[in-house]
This record gives sequence, structure tokens and C-alpha cells, in this order.
Amino acid sequence: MPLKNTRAAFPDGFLFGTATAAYQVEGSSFGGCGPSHWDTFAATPGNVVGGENGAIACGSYNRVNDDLDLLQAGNFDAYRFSLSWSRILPEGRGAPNAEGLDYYDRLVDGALERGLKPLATLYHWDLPAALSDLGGWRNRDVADWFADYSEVVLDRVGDRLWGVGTINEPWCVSWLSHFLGLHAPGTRDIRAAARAMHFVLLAHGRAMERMRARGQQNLGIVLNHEDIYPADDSPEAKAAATREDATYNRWFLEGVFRGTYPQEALAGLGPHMPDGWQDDMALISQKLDWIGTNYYTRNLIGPRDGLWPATAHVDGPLPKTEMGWEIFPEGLTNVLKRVHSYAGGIPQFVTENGMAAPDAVANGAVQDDDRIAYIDAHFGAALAAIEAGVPLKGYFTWSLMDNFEWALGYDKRFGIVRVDFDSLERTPKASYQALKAALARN
Ligand code: IFM
Repeated sequence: MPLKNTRAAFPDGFLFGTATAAYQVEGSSFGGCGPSHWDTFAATPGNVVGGENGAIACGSYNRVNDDLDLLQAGNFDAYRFSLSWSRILPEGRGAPNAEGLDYYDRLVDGALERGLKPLATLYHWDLPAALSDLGGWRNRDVADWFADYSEVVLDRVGDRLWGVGTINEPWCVSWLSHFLGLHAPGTRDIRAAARAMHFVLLAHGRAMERMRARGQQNLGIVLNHEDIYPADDSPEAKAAATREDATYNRWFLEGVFRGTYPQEALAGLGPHMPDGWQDDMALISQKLDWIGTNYYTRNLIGPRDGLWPATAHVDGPLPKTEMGWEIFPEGLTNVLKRVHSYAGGIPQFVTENGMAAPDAVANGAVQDDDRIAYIDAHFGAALAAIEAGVPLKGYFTWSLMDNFEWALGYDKRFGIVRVDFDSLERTPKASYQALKAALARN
């Protein structure tokens, strides 16, 4: 099944890539990587489906050239990957792990040799356990630890990176992990959440400042957004959707682009914020070179009895992915336009978009037409955003390959390449072949 929207439909120079994250693909047991809070969270019963973890994952640590070959053969232009803080600094600070830095050196050189632009994410969730012991994202010092780590990375590979993103999905780092408790460190505490919501952006700001001072180019951050709607016409549902939107979307957009936080979020988080947080907002809202948007779904929200924020997800009627997420491509257009209204003229990227699907294997092949249709529809939505004036410059499919889907273990497959988690063999799916054909440069 071919894609209707091909490279030819996009402006010249539009970048197509795929995205992965260190803990999800590398294998944290290889190469002198230190323990991260994901290793310990996963070792705690009940946190991850099947008691799984990222110790082996896709074994990319030992197969990075194979993975880069797949990207090159798939006609992609760029690779968005993350570096593991705990692989580079096993104690979070102090002496670097030479093997870990060598690995990223090989990764970056290997990408460039294949004509792929390396877009590095500095933090995609694998906080060193030693820093978690010190309070992790609840401790203001995390901003300096992160900035120091960013310098260790750039000392080694900064000269060859096409671009750098500081943090992936700060909502997940803070709210999902410290308020909802669904990701590491699994905390459910409003004071922890308020601090993490602020310190994750402070860490972004501190690292930006440090990277700018050394002349590093093309710096941004990756925010995740949902297109949020009231579940019905009632004033209660509207107010609940506004509260949800304030914590999920506006906190990060307003923080990064305006140096403010929304009142609807401060109504709950304000009493738990660290003293003097207002003084950090200029650093948090310094100039960016680009903004990344991760988009998967819309979210219908209704009210819930009880404590702030008193919101509840309401099951919607649209077809859903394996994650139970409604498929709503228009939401990508909406979200990109909204980001543009905050970000002005800076380049925008879809840094993640994709779907988990049941992926039946027949004669060793995966005919994932549902994923092809999803990607094609979202390409269409990206084109609609460009048509509407959004300076969208690239799109990264999540993900290059099936990988460790965090609390859902290896159950949910997002890859355009299938991974057999026993043999670690990679098999391109029909979606990979469809993208390869659509992205061919004629
Ligand atoms: O797998 C994750 C990724 O790490 C961050 N964004 C969403 C993806 C799918 O859940």
C-alpha cells in the first residue's frame, strides 16, 4: 500500500527522519552504562508490564551500524536519537565513561557517513540513579547537573551534531512521573510535581545558556502536545478541559515562549512551587532556534469529583491505536498552528508521530497497512499546517523500530522495523517500504 503524500508534496529541503531514545533501544546492560531510575523503577514489581526493562532492549549498542544502514536505505534525511546521561556519566556527575562517549562518537560519525543529519536529544528520561537518590527532578541542583552533562556531551560530539534538543517531553518528565506516578520515579505527590514541572524547564534553560555560551548551533526543545477538547458542552467539562490544557500544553508553551505559567495551573500547583520561581522565568524563556512537537492523539476531558485538577479522560468514539489513543490527524494541524502562535517564525519540527499496532507476522513479513494509513494521514495534516503558514521544516516518525515502550514493556510496537526481542533480528515492515518509496529522491 503506497503513501499518497510523498516527498514531492513537501517543500524543498523538508527533512524526513525517524526517532528513537537511548533507554528504549540501546540496552542499558552494555558498555559500562550506570543505573538509571528507569532500571530501578522497572525492577519494582507492578511498575512495568511483565516485569520487563531496558537492559537489552533492541541491543542497538552493539548494532548501531545496522540501524543506521536501515535509515540510509529507507531514504531518510535525519536521525533523532537521545544520549543516555547514565551511559556517559554513570554517577550522574564526575568521571565520564569513555566507552559510552566512544559509542556516541561512532553513532554520530556513522550517521554523517550515511548522509544522515544527527539530531541529538540530551535527555529522554533515563536519569542516573545516583541523581535520583539526591531528589532527581525535585532538586533545584538538577539544572546545574544537567548543564554540566550537556557540556560533556558537546565536548565530544558537539562539533558534528546537526541540532540539539535539551529535554524530550517535559510533561512526561514531570507530571506523568511525579503526579500520576506512571513513569520513573513513580512519585504521586503534588509538591514533587510542582517542583519537577519547574526544574525540568530550569534545566532546559540552564543547558541552553551553557550551550549558547560555547557557540553550539541549532538548539531547541521537544514538547508533547495533545489536542484537548471538553467531552461535552457543559460548563464543567469546559472548565476541566481548560485545566487539563493548562497543565499539559500551556505550562510548557507559555513557560518556554513567554516566561509565564498559566493561572489555571498555578491554581493547583502555586502553593507547592519552589520559592522565587518567578526569577527563573527569563532563563527558561530564552530564544530557541527551533521547536519540536510530539503529537499522537486528541484527548476528551470531563470533570471529576475531588481534589484539583479534578479532570478525567473520557473515552472517544474515533478508531484507536493499540495504545487506546484516538486517531485524529487534524489534531496535528491544530497543534502545529497553536505552537506557531507561540513560537513565531522559528522552524518547527514534528519530532515524533506514529502508532502502536497489533502487527501480525505472516511468513516473516508485517503488512502494517494501519500504520501506513496513519502516517499518510499525518503527512497530510503536516501539509495542511504548512499551507496555513506554519514554518514546518521536518517530520520524524516514531519509531525506527519496535522498542521498550516504558511502563508497557515490549507489548506495544511502534516501529516501522520489526524487532524480534529474542534474536534482536530487524525486519522492515510494509510501512518502512512504503516510506522508502515515498521518500525516494528522483
Ligand atoms: O515511546 C514514547 C517516546 O519515548 C516518547 N513519546 C511517546 C512515545 C510513544 O508512547
